[in-house]
Amino acid sequence: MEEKKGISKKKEITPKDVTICDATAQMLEKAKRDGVETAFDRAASMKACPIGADSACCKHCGMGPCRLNSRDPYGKVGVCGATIDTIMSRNFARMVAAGGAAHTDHGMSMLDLFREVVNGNITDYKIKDTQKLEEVAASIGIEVEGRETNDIAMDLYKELERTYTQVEGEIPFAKRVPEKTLETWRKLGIVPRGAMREIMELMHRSHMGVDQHYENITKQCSRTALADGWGGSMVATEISDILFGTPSPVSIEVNMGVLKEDEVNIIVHGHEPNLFESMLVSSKEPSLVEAAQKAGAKGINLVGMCCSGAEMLVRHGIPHAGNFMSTETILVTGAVDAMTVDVQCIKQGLAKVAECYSTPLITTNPRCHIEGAQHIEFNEHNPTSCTDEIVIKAISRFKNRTSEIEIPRIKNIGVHGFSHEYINYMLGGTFRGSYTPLNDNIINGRIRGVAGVVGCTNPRVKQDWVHVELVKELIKNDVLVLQTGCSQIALAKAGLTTPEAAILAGPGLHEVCETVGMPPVLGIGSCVDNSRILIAASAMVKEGGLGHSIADLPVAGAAPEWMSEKAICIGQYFVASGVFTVFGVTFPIIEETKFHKLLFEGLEKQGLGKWGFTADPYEMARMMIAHIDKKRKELGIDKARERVLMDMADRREMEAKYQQA
Ligand code: NFS
Ligand code: SF4
Repeated sequence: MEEKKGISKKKEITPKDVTICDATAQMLEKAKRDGVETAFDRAASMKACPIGADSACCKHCGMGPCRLNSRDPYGKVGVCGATIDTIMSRNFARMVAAGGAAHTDHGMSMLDLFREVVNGNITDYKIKDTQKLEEVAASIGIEVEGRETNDIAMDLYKELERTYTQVEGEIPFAKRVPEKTLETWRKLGIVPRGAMREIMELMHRSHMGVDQHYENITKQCSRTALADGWGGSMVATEISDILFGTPSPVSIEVNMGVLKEDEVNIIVHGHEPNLFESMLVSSKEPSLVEAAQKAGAKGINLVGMCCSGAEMLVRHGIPHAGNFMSTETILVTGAVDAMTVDVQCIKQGLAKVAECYSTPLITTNPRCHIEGAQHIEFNEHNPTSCTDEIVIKAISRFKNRTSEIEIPRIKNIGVHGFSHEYINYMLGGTFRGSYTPLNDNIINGRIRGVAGVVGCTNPRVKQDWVHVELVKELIKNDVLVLQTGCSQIALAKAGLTTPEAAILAGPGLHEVCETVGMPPVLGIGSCVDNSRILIAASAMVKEGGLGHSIADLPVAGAAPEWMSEKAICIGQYFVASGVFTVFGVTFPIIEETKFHKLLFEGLEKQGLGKWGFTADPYEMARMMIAHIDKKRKELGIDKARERVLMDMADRREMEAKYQQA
């Protein structure tokens, strides 16, 4: 057996203990045999730093780095005198700034593309959804009646540019925020001006010797995060819909079994839909298909992963091979002929695993090069020159395949692609498309509330397990679940995104799902599409009967296996929008400190939402449901719920029925 590649002194992992994804577990067994290391191995060998985990250290200047004591947080201060609350809130602020920057920079790329398309400088993409264009334009006060598409588009571009560059005033999509929520923001001074300004100010304020009051720092955290949720991310979603089409439900295949041994397999992983759209064009290009056939392949098999995959899955029904913790393991199949990436959530570890299986790992974005990967720059003015070359490289790897191939024979199906426009249409029907039926079903208690379950997977917890257990608990209790990103892939692999899964829901939700023919778990897109949840929540408020602000709604959010700074920023914008948001794995804070009390209690008293934390999915469900029930009570609709109570025997019978089905 050859020498293990990678780090020394390791702890052996047991695949079944680190993931509930059978395909990933199977590949971890193969990785062991092949002597290949993944993030699962590294997580087992790398003990998380306990001081960092509590956010009790600061390295913002050369007088430090300073370490405080988590067990006695007020016993010590940094060399400059910074207290534990200052240190933790500044660290938190930098996570919000980085996460917000990632989403807003992605959104700005989409807007750059849109501008060039509208100007006629880019011809490979077009405005695909003019109805969406008009709706978005009208929603921020642009006149659309009787006007040319291009004129509306130009005005929309100019307006949306303000999301990033405006130095004074309110970002354009503030117009979509329910009035009472917006009023609260105005009172607190947290309505975002422009994302660049907010991120810059947050970086400034978290510098050594500037803002040293955790309450004031937290305000700018909210303002910056809102510039992401209602700004950068929302622009990314809306522009992507306008250019590439608004999602509607489509039956999809997920899991590693979507790879095909006799085809050229190409994986696209990252975040920006334009690369993937052009990969789709290149993979269908007749001369390239012919070249693949000449090389002995039956065809070219394009597959998505992570959020890139989620974008394409909901728009084109392109198969999805897995979420964040499966990106290394899928290379272990030996069947991947090229993996192409753009930005975000791309582990550097991929380079080494790809090398072990002679799979070309190709970076395409000027923002993201990886040592050991090949870089073929993607340029929207001539996109297929890059994507054609990627296909050619993949064909050549197919021809010269040397690695032993083992593809897990596991494929699941699901129905995904529920944009908020579609939810509206689905529940209301063609002639009365509206949120009335959703609100009615919440008021009458069939649907207890709505939960957004989103975010990453993380090797510090058993992959997919927390997502799946949490969502099962929620739907059992009649909570409708909306999902994005890697989380929806976890549920799709568990078979819960099919209409048949309604049998696992409580009787009220089951009835609604059956009537409408929808799954109890609705996959709505990638991580930037969390903005769709904000819009759906606003629509629920505007529909009436469920209070006057987002904070009044019986809703809750969760990122049960989060890992990225983007997730922290998303959490903060949900909280600032009025949503109770629970995170799992770990939370960078010391409990019972002033900063902790502010995030976990104080913000709610200001009329916003609040944070929650637990690593346990059942406790997480309990917390979310308790919050939903509290909101129902405040709205005076708690009585309506009593009729849908079930006992354990009913549930067991339901589960059994589902297993047989
Ligand atoms: Ni969002 Fe996490 Fe990454 Fe997408 Fe997946 S890991 S915060 S879900 S791919 S961004
Ligand atoms: Fe230490 Fe203060 Fe410098 Fe942070 S800013 S490293 S707490 S001296």
